[in-house]
Parts: sequence; structure tokens; C-alpha cells
Amino acid sequence: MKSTDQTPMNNKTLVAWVEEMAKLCQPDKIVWCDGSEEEKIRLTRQAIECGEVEELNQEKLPSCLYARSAENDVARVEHLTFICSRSQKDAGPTNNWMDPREAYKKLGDIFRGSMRGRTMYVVPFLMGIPGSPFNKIGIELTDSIYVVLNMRIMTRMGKVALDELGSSSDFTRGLHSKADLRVDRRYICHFPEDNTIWSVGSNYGGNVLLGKKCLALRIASWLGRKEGWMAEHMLIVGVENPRGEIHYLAGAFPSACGKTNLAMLVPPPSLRGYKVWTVGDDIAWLRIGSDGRLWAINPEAGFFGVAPGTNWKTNPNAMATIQRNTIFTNVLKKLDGTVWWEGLEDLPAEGIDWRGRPWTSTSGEKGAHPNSRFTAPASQCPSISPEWENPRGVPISAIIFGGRRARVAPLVYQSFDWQHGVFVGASMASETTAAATGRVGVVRRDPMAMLPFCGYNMGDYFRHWLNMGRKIPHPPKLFHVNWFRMDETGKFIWPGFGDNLRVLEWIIERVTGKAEAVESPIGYLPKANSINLEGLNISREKLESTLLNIDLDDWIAEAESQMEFFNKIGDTLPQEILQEHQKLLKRLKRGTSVLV
Ligand code: OXD
Ligand code: MN
Repeated sequence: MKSTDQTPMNNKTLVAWVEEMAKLCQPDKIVWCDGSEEEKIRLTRQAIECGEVEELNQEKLPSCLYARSAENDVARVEHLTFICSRSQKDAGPTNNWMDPREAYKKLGDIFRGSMRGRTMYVVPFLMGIPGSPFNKIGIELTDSIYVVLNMRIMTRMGKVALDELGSSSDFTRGLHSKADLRVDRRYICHFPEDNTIWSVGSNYGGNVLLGKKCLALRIASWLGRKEGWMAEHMLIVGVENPRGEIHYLAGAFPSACGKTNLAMLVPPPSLRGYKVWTVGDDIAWLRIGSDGRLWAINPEAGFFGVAPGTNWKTNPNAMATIQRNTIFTNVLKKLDGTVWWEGLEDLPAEGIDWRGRPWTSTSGEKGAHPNSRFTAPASQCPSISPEWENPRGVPISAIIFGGRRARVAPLVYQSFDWQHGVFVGASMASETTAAATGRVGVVRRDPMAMLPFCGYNMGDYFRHWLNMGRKIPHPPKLFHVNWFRMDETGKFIWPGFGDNLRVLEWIIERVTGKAEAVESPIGYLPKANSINLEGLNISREKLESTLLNIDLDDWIAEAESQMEFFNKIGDTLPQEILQEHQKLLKRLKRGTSVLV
């Protein structure tokens, strides 16, 4: 086996581990990635030559690539994702668990010889910002050039990561092989005590871009609990008011529920003077700053966004971002070498669909897979915040929890305090989407949008949130939103997208003590005239009677369903969560709201 001369001889632990993994996977060649432009050009050429990716129309979409994954490999596979902690209790009842010895053996058998005839790429990557105290380093070994090309967009990859690592052995060890892409030999395993991730048999982003869900959420949440910080499935956005004051908000929403759209929101004309700054669209790492506030960074360098539904109206910033240097996966390829997906303007008459088959607009088939994606550099986003690469991060004024709920949850409410807010996050629910395999549209509990991403026991995770609240001298205020309330005909009541700024405005005005609220059984609701409706086709009466309405029967049923979920957590569930649940039930039974 031959290594290239980029091998960092100063890091003996790293070199020894790469050699050990190479012995297992038996690649023909090992290539150390340096992250250079020259390397990008070389790897792109090779990936095109071997058919891993296709070139798109270079005039219309410069440096853009097209990829199709196997038909059975188009989403995260939660049922094949495991936390392999030594004790099953540490994985908790909401994660799949495998004994680490069994997992190493089972996956080792699949990895053995899986890279024969292939190259093993060594991808050093930095999650964080050069020089930031938040940073974590990972090394991903992979036999997929598609993965390398995506990792160089999604992370700070190559020399920058090795420089930051130096001779330290403190790095996440990630091993990935497509192997034979068989579902029955597909596993995504996390070994938190070994700071190790093994992913085999898939080439879909969420399963194989190991910096993202695997490191920055599952492993990082474990490390965050140990080290006193938080790794969360949250966007980070800065809202600048007409006076030039900026408040940063973090928002936890499940996959494919509009985090990217909210992070890149364009203010509606009636909110002239507001600006919205994108810091991150998927992951936030949060630490207590020396000023006693909670500070956040986006550890990623790119967006791995859902394509369907993205267009020049719903998200013009995303559209502007993906016009160059972007990898499109499982969208429709048009005959002129550009791309299309459901919901994008200019429906083409024909094209090649995500499965690689000829497609016409009258076929009745989807041209793009519902979970088709774009991978694009965050730096290209017109709304990217000047602070997005500040190693200190940004101070967070409010945290927003949100789900996709046709009923029950109102447009927005504020928790009474941190403990109640943790309960609100812990009892969050959402309708499932195409981002994971399985049924779509089923309501499931998804605490803090972390159900698929928490690397340890969910009860201990709630405890960590409660403990953090006690440690943060000036904690952010906690809110819940729901953009997805429907009327009896199944239509969304709230327009969403840019108009969501009206809700963010209320949230910020609550933080700064300006907006009025009504104390309801579930939390503080906006007083009807405290949300700006100017320029909207929704009357105050409609706002009150639908979007801000709390149906007590629905909520009592909701509280019962919350309890079913909490019962599953078992003895790690903090008493505080149960107390909050009892208090909620009591308030619901009393049923009154008071103006505060
Ligand atoms: C994602 C997801 O890709 O949550 O961000 O599935
Ligand atoms: Mn996500």
C-alpha cells in the first residue's frame, strides 16, 4: 500500500490509526487530502471519469456537479444507526444500541477488504472556526470521492485541520466505506467512549459526511455533556432591526422543517429596515461566554439543504448560493445540463430523473427525490453574517423550538422560565419528513429536534439542559413556534417564509421587554395586537381564533401523549420534567388565560 507524501509524520497516533484501518479495508492506494484547489480539480476530474459524479452545464452552473445515489440509499437510516456505548443505559431507550465489541466485529467483517481496487482518502476536517475554543477535529477515511468533495464544502478540510491538530491524538476517528451499498450490510455506528464513528454500506450525505450528524451532533452531544457545553440541531440567525441592533436566535426544528429557509429569511416589504443574517442552518455549538451569556458557533462551512420547495420566492438567498461550486444530489437533470426539482420555477418538459430514467412533466412521477439535496459553501450566501466566522461565536438572545404540526401548537408562545422551556423542548413533536426513511407525515415526539441525533440517554440529555440553565448567568429566553397550522381544508393558515420575521420580531421584543403577552396554560402567548400584521391578509380576529388559539381538549390529549413518551424514558427522566408536566395539566384543567 502506498501513501502520498502528505502524510503528517509529526502525528504518530494518526498515522498508526490510518495504517491499521488500511490493513482492515485493504485499499490499493491511500491519498491524504490537503484541501487545496489543485486537489479539488484533480478529484473532480477523477470522479467524473469514473462516473461517481457528472459535470453540469459549466456556463450556467460553474463548477457545479451532479450526483445520483443508489435508489435504496436516499436518506438517513435511523433504524440502522447505533450508539455503541459500553453500557446500554448510556445510549438510552430512544437510541438503537449495539455492544461495541459486537459492532466492531460485525462492521469489521463488512469493512474487511471493502476498499480492494479502490483508493482510501484520508480527509482531515475541522468542525468549528480556525482558532476557536469550540473546535473539534475529525479524520474521515473514505473510499468515496463524492464524500471527499462534499466534505470539502461542508467542513474546513485538509491542511487547516491537520495544522490545528498538530501532534495531538484528540481527534474523532471516522471510517467510511460504501462497501457494496447493500441495505442489509449498512450500519452507522458511534462509539462515543472511543471518539470513533464507523459508517458502512451507504453513500447518502447524512449517513456518510461524518462531520455533520455523526460528529457535530451525536459524538459532540456526548462530549458537550462531559465538557459542559451543548451540541444542538439548530440554525443560528441574526435579526437586525431598523435601529441597527442585532439579536441572534438559535432554532431547533426537525429535518426538512424549514431551518435553511428561516436562516436565510428575506424580510417582507412591510418590515422595511430589517435585515436577517445567516450564521448557520443546521447545527449550533453553544458555550457559556465570559459575559455570562450563551454563545454559539456554526461548526459547519456549508449547507446540505433540501432542494424540493426551494425557489426564488421561498428562498432567494439559497438560490443565489447554489449557482456555483455546488453539488446537486438526486435532483432532476435537465437536457441543457442544469437542474430542477419539484417546487422550482420553470417546469421543464423533460429531463433525466433522480433514478437516471427519462422523465416528462406529464409522467406523474417526481423528477427529484423528495429528499434531494444541494451541497453549497456557506460563504456564497448573500445573507451570510459578517460574524459567521468569528471564533468567539455570537451571543444568543432566544432559543426557538419548532415542529411541523397541522393542529394543536399555536404560532408562537414563550416559556415561563428556563425549566418550563426545557419541558417545552422536551415535549416537542413534529410530523415526519422524507429526510429519514420510513413513513412521512406521522406525528412523533422529537425533543429539541434531537431524537435522531442525541448521542446518549435522552433523560440525561434533559438533565444536561436543566443543569446548563442553572450555570448560565444570563440565559436566552425559550420559545416554541409552529408555522404549519392548517385550516379545515388542509391549507396552511400562516404564510410562513419571509413573514416568519413577524414572529421573530415578537420574540425579540419579548426578550427586550417591549411586547405584551397573555399568560395561557401553555405559556405566554402574544397579545393579539403585539404581532405586526401590516401587509398581511390575516385579520387580528383570525390570528386569535386560529393561530393563537389553545384548544383545551386538544391540549389535554397532547399532554397525555407527551406522558406516553416520557414514560418510555424511564428512570433517567428528571423530576423537573414531570413536575412541569403536572403543572401544565393543572393549568389546562383550570383553563384560564390572564393578561400580563
Ligand atoms: C439534515 C437532516 O440533513 O437533518 O440536516 O437530515
Ligand atoms: Mn438537520
